[in-house]
Amino acid sequence: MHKFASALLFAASLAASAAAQAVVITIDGNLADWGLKRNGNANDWIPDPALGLVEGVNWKVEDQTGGANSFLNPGWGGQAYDAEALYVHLDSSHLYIALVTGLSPDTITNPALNTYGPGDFAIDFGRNGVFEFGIETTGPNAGAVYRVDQWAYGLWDVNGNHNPANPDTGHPTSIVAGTLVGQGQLVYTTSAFKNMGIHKNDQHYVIEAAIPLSVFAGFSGKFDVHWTMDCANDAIWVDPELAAVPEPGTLALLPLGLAGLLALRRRTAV
Ligand SMILES: [Ca+2]
Ligand SMILES: [Ca+2]
Ligand SMILES: [Ca+2]
Ligand SMILES: [Ca+2]
Repeated sequence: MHKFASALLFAASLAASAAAQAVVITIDGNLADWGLKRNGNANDWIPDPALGLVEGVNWKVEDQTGGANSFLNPGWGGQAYDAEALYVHLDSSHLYIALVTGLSPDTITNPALNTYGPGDFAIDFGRNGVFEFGIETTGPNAGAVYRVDQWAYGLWDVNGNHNPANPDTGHPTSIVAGTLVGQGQLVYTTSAFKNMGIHKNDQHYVIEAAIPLSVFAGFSGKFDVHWTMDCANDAIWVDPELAAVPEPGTLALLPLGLAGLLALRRRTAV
């Protein structure tokens, strides 16, 4: 075959495979777009390879089962409190999050009744134990992103002992105070589904979110995305990487700088 023709064919096949690999994530609480399934098999939890997610970096499965007295680490609660799987995907514009849990969004937080509702997503850039950003998962502001000044914590200390007076700050639960920095899309499903994974009769809920990367301006590199409930009986996190997001204003200033440069060059050329 002619060299030029084969190069054209090669370019065409590259374009075709790129088109076939483009995965569109829709924030609707259905994780079929992530490649997740409901067939009652262990591999239901494995995301679509086309997303390019790396296990242990972009996704993690910690599916447990059992009744209220089943141990989850560090607390108990069984399926009703199980943080089961977390997936994080990044494209050029958004951070996408998918979480599967046994915890209903309608679960209330009332320590006197030993019931604890869902926490918020907590994001730690630099993985230094300081969770700079939080994403509301419930209530009228679900999907709101905060630069967090104060987190609530769970019932367990760093050694896993029940110690609400000295909780492990490595597992923030809900946003207490902060500054609103942006709004993403977030759906927390309210009707349970079954048949995901080998524990076929267990009930699951989904949190699916898309957050514009612009809210993270000035932050980049490895970061943790973490979620737990208000007791922190079971936490789950992954640690993907974000390429630098331009500071607001940097892009706007760029054309001005170029124009200045061009003006300077024209003057010196004469
Ligand atoms: Ca979806
Ligand atoms: Ca489970
Ligand atoms: Ca779990
Ligand atoms: Ca940090």
